[in-house]
Amino acid sequence: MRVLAIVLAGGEGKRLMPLTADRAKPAVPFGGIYRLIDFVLSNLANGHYLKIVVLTQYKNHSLDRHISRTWRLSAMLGNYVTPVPAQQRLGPHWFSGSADALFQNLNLVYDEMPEHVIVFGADHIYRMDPRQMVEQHIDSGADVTVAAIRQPLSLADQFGVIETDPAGRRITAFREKPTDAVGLPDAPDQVYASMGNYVFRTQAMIDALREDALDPTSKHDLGGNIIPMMVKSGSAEVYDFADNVVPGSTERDRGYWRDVGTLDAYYEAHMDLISAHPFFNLYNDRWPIYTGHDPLPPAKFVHNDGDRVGRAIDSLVSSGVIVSGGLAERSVLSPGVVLHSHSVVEDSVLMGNVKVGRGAIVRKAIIDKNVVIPDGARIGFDLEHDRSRFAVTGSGVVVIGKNEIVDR
Ligand code: ADQ
Repeated sequence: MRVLAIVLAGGEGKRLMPLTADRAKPAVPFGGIYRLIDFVLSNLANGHYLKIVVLTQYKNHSLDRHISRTWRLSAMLGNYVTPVPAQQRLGPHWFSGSADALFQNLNLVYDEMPEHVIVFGADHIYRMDPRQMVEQHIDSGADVTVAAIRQPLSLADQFGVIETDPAGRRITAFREKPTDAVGLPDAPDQVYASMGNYVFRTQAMIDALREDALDPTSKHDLGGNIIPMMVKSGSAEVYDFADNVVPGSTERDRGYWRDVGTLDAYYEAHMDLISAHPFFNLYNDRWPIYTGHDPLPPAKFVHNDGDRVGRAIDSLVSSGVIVSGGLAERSVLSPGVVLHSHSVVEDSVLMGNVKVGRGAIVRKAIIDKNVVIPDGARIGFDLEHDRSRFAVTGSGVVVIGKNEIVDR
């Protein structure tokens, strides 16, 4: 069975600002050494779908670089992960929506002549064996199969909300980000949400995209236009993510899926990584999450001034980190981070090469690459003061953008 995978990686990620100020959302670093896109690409690669087109668009430089440096599959075997930037297409405009992005790249589908096309989003943290979804899709003969997961009713306006027939398989209604959703019959505080992952019968997808392209009122959006159209006219089925079992998963991390579209969700997903029994287990080597590594030296913990030993507790510490007389607790330290003596970093995410000066204290913060926290500085103590110079989220996480200058 010929299957082509297309990853939609053009999202702008406005709600992740300042982390998306100069990079596409799927290129946002995550978990110390990864980028968001590594999760979907690892799922596809582990499922042996090795012909992958990545549609990029907004500020795609670091994303393209990451894909071409990291995701080099064996061309000799006909495998590839190809980033396709929006600018390459004909015509005066960039893509208007995800369906337009697909429509403009149908030539890549014709080249491959697959029987089915996997179309997955690029900005979620999860493990999923896509083969199980494709299998259900083929067995059912559906035109499109949409992966779905239960989510709180309060978040319904962030998702495509699905209604099914009583058997729970055929989709009877699909509404993109409704503000008036009602809960499920068996769980009034939950809805059935689209994960933004689809498997299409190729010809059905082409027909729907062509019809949509002719509609001047359409936003050319998969969730907003294409899926509702296919629900009405053809056979659309749901794939329940709760049925997906990934090799090596445990009771605790089975079914984990996080949309990290907001800074608070992004922060919480990090906190999910660091506990002794994490909700998302990076150490499942039967379903590895792949990424690229610079050749960095091992992490190092040293005394400084002879008075205090560098320590990290309940934390993820990447290669190239030096904890020199500082203390990290419940934090993620990315490659090249340095904690100087008497510094304390708590409940925080530090991206590559962040330096924390002597005696500085950082609490509940996300600090993007290359930021230098001066000696003695306090971050996350006086939120009013922090708000005057940085972004502070609704739940009080201080976010400092890449290369930002921090005063004491
Ligand atoms: P959103 O994530 O809000 O909802 P969208 O902004 O279209 O939808 O992004 C979906 C994916 O497509 C992302 O991976 C994004 O990076 C990418 N993308 C968006 N526009 C693109 C373009 N022009 N070119 C290339 N890639 C593009 C979607 C669904 C909902 C579902 C949620 C789940 O529409 O129904 O519930 O995902 O998070």
